[in-house]
Amino acid sequence: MENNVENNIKNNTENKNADEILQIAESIYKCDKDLIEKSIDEARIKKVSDKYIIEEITKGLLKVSNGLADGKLYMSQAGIATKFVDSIMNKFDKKSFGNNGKTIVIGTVEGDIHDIGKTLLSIMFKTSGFNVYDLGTDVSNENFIEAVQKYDADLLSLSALMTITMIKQKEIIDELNEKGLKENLIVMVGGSPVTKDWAKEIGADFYAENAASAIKIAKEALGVK
Ligand code: B12
Repeated sequence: MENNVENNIKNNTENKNADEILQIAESIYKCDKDLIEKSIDEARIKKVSDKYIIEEITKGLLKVSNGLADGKLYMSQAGIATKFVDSIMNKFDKKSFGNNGKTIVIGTVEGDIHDIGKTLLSIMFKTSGFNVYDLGTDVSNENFIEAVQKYDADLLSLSALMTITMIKQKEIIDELNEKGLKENLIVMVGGSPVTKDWAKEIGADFYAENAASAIKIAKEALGVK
């Protein structure tokens, strides 16, 4: 997966001030706030377009996700990179993310304040061209359901990091079913205690172990590139 994405990005970014933009992904993987800021500023000064900067950010975040999965990065490092990238996303022209026409509502369930994995996922959904409504952490079942209706979501992404909060994923799916809202909605669940078996047991459509595979699954499930 990472190789394909990296190859696509490499092809797309060839001859476009490659030195500056290649440093963006590397600085994200190094989880160094100052370096991330400096490499993005330099790329902008050299008039590299937002579109290419975003591709490079996506590539960097993919590396972070895979680095965590391989045990090459510490969570605290990933948290710094993720939060910093999240804080600068509003600097970019939204059009540069692309728009595949599909909408995702994302959040961490009620009682749970863990946000690093959720935010990593949220940024990667955004940079992959989805319309993303990130409700944050400690989100009530009611707020998830309201947001699904309000934004006419195609996919709901529910994060739970504790065994005691996983049950909220089930409650939300049950409520969606009761209200007749589940039929046209894909529900994806994840978080470190969540498993494929749990996803099946509670009637979720998909489970993914990490952000990189979540993006791939979401794209396949919604039929977008
Ligand atoms: C960092 C951390 C904290 C930080 C959170 C900071 C923050 N802003 O997020 C702080 C210190 C605040 C914290 C607090 C607590 N924590 Co804590 N925390 C962690 C820790 C060490 C890392 C979590 C993390 O950020 N991982 C990095 C990210 C990138 O990984 P991730 O979240 O798993 O996400 C990836 C995948 O899971 C997946 N994914 C995530 N969400 C989704 C959603 C979908 C739809 C999909 C497809 C995929 C997906 O993609 C992500 C990226 O690849 C974990 C240990 C662990 N190994 O998970 C404990 C852990 C989750 N915490 C734990 C506990 C108990 C707590 C506290 C109750 C501690 C306390 N006594 O106060 C409080 C809870 C407060 C609350 N109400 O939520 C326990 C939970 C145990 C359990 N199984 O129930 C853990 C497992 C530690 C442990 N071994 O005991 N914690």
